[in-house]
Amino acid sequence: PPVIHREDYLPPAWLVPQIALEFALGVDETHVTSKLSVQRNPAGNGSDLMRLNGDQIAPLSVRVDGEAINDWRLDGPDLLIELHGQAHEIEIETLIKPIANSQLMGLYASHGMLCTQCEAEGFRRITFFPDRPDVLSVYSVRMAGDKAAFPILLSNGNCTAQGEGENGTHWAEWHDPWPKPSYLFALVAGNLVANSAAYTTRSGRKVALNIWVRPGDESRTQHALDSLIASMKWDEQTFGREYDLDLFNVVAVSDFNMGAMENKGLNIFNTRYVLADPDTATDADYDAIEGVIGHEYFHNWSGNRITCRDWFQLSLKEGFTVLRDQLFSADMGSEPVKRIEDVRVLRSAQFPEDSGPLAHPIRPDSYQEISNFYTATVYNKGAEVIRMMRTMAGPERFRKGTDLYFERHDGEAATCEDFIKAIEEGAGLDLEQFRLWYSQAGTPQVQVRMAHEGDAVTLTVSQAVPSTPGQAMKQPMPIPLRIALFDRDTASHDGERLIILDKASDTFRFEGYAKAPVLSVNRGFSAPIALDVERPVEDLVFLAASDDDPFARYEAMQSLVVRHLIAAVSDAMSASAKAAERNAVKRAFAAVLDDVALDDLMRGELLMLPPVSYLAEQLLVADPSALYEAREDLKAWLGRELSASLRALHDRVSAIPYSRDAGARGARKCKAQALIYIAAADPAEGARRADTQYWAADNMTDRQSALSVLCGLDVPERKQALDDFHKRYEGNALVIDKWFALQAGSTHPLVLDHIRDLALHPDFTMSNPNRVRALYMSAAVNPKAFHDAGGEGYRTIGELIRRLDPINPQTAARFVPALGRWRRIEVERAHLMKAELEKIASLPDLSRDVREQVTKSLG
Ligand code: BAL
Ligand code: ZN
Repeated sequence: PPVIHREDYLPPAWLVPQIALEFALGVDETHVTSKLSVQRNPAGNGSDLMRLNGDQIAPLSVRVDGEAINDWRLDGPDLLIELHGQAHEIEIETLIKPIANSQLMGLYASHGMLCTQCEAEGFRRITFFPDRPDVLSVYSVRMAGDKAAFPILLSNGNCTAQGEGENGTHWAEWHDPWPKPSYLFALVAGNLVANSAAYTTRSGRKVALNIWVRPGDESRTQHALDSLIASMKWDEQTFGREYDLDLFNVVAVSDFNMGAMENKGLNIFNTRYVLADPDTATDADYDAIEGVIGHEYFHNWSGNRITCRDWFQLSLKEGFTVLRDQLFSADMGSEPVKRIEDVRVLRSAQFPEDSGPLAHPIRPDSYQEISNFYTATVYNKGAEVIRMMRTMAGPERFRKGTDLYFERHDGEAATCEDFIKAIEEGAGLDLEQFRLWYSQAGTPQVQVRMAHEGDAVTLTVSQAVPSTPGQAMKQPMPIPLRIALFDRDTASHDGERLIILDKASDTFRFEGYAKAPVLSVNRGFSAPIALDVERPVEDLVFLAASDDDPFARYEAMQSLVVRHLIAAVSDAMSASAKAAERNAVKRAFAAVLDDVALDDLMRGELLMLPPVSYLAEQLLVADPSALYEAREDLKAWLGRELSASLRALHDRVSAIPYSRDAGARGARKCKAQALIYIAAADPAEGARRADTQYWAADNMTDRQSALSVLCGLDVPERKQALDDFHKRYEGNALVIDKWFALQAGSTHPLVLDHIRDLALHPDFTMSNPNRVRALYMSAAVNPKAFHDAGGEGYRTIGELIRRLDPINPQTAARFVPALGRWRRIEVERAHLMKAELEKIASLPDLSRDVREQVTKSLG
């Protein structure tokens, strides 16, 4: 497959200022007529050839200026038309089959409803069009169809007319006044009901808001609607951004590849990020809904009003919008807890990407299939990079930069460089060297050494950016580090400082410290780096108990555990030194359990052990089973040693009634954590408590955390609870997804047998991405199942990729990176993982999506 390079960008030869689309809707067949007003692009190369992209479609007819023409030709999937002069009208008819569209890209059917997904390159599966984000058009849409099958007809913008047709049909016309690229086009037709509200923007525009769902689901939409209103208000207050249409529709669809999609005025969502009530959604589900509703809404400015020039600029809208949704969620809830969650995602999803065969900069240089670049790097590291600009400028100056960006580029298809320039000018920063964060892949490894002499502290800080595919040599990047120097006796410091390391190595000297202080560094995770700080274990215990930066406190806890577990699987440390480190971990955990000043949300975070994937990241070559066993051992040991405190915690928080306030949510988080340790230490006691919690639960958070613990135990209560859960929630797809995920993600000794049986369960289907992910992504991230020594976990994922690729290549490709980690895994398992990749690579008809990921993973 051809490789597309960022450097080869050329402006389009022809523009399409307007498009009128007509749809004769049907689930089996939909007839599409598109009328394009095209104009020669003054900034183009003057070519007479207009390229209209297509994908698995054929033109029924092509007209230019009203005349049918036959001298069009196909170049692969694309349609080429030769045009002379300056402006023309092109009309193209296509016939598409929504019911047969299992890729869920373009126009497809989901439970009798028709809906679209066009980002990145789905519009070309509907009609021929220059399907690239720098071609912006004003869309008019007319659709007609059977009124009983499709009572609700939606598209972007405003509904301008509707009426009845013959034979039980009806029609609607929609017009979106804002020029947009084709990837933001959307259409929905189906039987839907709305939860509606009105919102008045700060300048007085009245906006009708609707959350559309299938009948029966409307009682679970209030949180999404509330989150939407909160997002609209927040973006006005925080970024000065106001909504720009009279209507904002959100539609929930159960078959959806992504989380959600920001189509102008008509966001289409995976049901998972819309539907919630206390009985069926966990606290984490509620938070995710708030975050994704915010994210898609914020795209209206960072993505839609200013879009991307080309797909290499994806992080321009995604990195920035993730940062915006992170700041929003932090403002709605607990800022430190949100920061910890964001860093946890970065470390478990993005760090492994950055250190593996698929590593790429946040602004990639080349791709074969753009769908493969909707990654944690582009999204989450992209957000971290912009967050660093904000840290260096401060929030007020950063806002001046974003104001300038929005003002300068409104209505344009922009580049990351445009964004950097606007922040540079608006915020008054010099980002010359900082641009390296956009072009260099790899997580910088930063070493910090502290020396104390007289009354001076010297920090020697150095950085190394590891080699990544195609980038052997790296240059030093500016790394902003928030630091504090603590007085050990008073547990206080003399103010936080921001130091910027912009060389390979540098020293920073601070005077006025008669005694050696305790160093707190990368506070708030001010830079997305891996840190190596040489310090006594006692300093970490001190920071875990006393740092006034909650993130740094969490970080100290994590460091203590990581240090201990890495030592536990290596021979580098004596048994007595290992025991001393383990005791330090215990003391830190005991302090967290006993700290009455700590809120329970934060306590719950501090009690979480780092995942095996993050532990494995610390080693060049890891034995995942050894890490898994060491982690399980530590869990059980802490459970035994701190048994009284953990039981007291579980008892205390179990008495707090359900509500959605922070105190009650913190209680549920602690309940889940306490139960995990209690069960690890004493399975019988764990089963008893989990069983009681399961049957007494009046909310999904408690029910799920109890069932999760029962799932890992070989006890009779397990099956009873699982059967009950399935029966209780039969027909609720999102909860049945949990039923699959809990079993596939469990630590049960027979987890692989369970996964095999679940794949044959009548509720399992390959055609629904949520269900596929519930079973197989849970398995792929479960070290117990995936890294089984016999290779059964690898075979399970390999076979899934081979079977899913012909159905849904985009979702299939998402499973490749798990196997692609083979070089960092001990040799016997590495062979087995590689063998699965080779087996996939040997298939003749692989999708471009899977082919690219597998080839790179083997290369
Ligand atoms: N633009 C694709 C979905 C999202 O990031 O919002
Ligand atoms: Zn996005």
